Amino acid sequence: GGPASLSRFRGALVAAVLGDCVGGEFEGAEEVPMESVLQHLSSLDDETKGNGILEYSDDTAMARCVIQSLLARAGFDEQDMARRFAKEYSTSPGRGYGSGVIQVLKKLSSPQLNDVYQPARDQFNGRGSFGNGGAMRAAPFALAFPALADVKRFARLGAMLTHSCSLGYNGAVLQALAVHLSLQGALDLPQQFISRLITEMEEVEDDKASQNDARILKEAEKPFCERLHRIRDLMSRSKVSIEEVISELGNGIAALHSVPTAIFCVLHCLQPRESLPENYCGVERTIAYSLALGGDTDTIACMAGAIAGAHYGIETIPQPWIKCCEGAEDADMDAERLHMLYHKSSQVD
Ligand code: R7I
Ligand code: MG
Ligand code: MG
Repeated sequence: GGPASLSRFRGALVAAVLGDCVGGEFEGAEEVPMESVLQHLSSLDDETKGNGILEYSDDTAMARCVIQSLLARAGFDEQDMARRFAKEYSTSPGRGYGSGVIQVLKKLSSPQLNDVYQPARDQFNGRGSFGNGGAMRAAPFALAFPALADVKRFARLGAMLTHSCSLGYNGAVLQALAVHLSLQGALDLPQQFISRLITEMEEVEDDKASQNDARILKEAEKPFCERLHRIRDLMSRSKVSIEEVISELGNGIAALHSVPTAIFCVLHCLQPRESLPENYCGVERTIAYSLALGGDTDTIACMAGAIAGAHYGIETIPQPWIKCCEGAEDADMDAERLHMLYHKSSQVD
């Protein structure tokens, strides 16, 4: 489809859910042989399974809250979104939430709470979380707002409801930017795609809070920009091993060690790869490759899935995968509603 087509919206939301659901199998595993990944994925084609047997985790649970809030309020409303996070957690606490964020979600359900951003600020001795929980649910912001400035602003605020450390919320901004660009067809020119992300993140990381956090956590001056440069270096190499990707970019629960990794997975899988089945389409390659990295597989595959799905569109995604994953059909319907919201707001502008 063309830029911002319905097919791209559907692809983005559905592939994110698939990444989360199929990635759950390997979350936290140190080494994941590609053979095990392919075995897991081929079991999804077994027709006797299906009907949502693979449950989604916190990644999708929170993304669904973001989507429902953006739709219900026709824009960003922090009170409404915070309430939905809290309610979702209290209804289904067993979705595999990060151990820190649970405190925030409990505080967000208090009726006495004045400032919905305060619980997040209290995390980790007042520095806030740098986990990838803000980034894992950032894709819908790119599907709700056509203007780049809005995507950046609201992805950041949406993440800050639980992640007040800049290394957490800037990861969410990067993820939303990647989905935004992919929706426009920017992955047709991968070098320019990464250059544009660097240009945008140069500005995003150019503020006092980001500089402060980077210094305290002993990271590069602009940590996400530095990682994007590493991606560019990896892209220029003819062969890159899984071990190199993990050591250069990481596969962990911190946004800094997972958002750039997810972006790399998408870029690396734009063309067929020897280690992956020839009949795989782009979304299948991207998800399979993300799982083979091990570590935070559900989240990396979820984020990579959103970016890849926005590029390839819904048509290439295998139907049996959708049938197997809880929430994938809901995501498909939500995509249509977000598509309408997006195009409505671009007319008003
Ligand atoms: O970021 P968050 O929502 O977790 C998301 C992850 C995804 O992989 C999901 O699939 C789910 O499995 O969890 O939750 P947080 O609790 O805010 O952060 C996750 C973890 O990162 C924390 O439990 C800590 O181990 C670590 N972490 C920190 N550790 C030390 N200091 C995050 N911030 C800090 C910190 O400032
Ligand atoms: Mg999860
Ligand atoms: Mg995870």
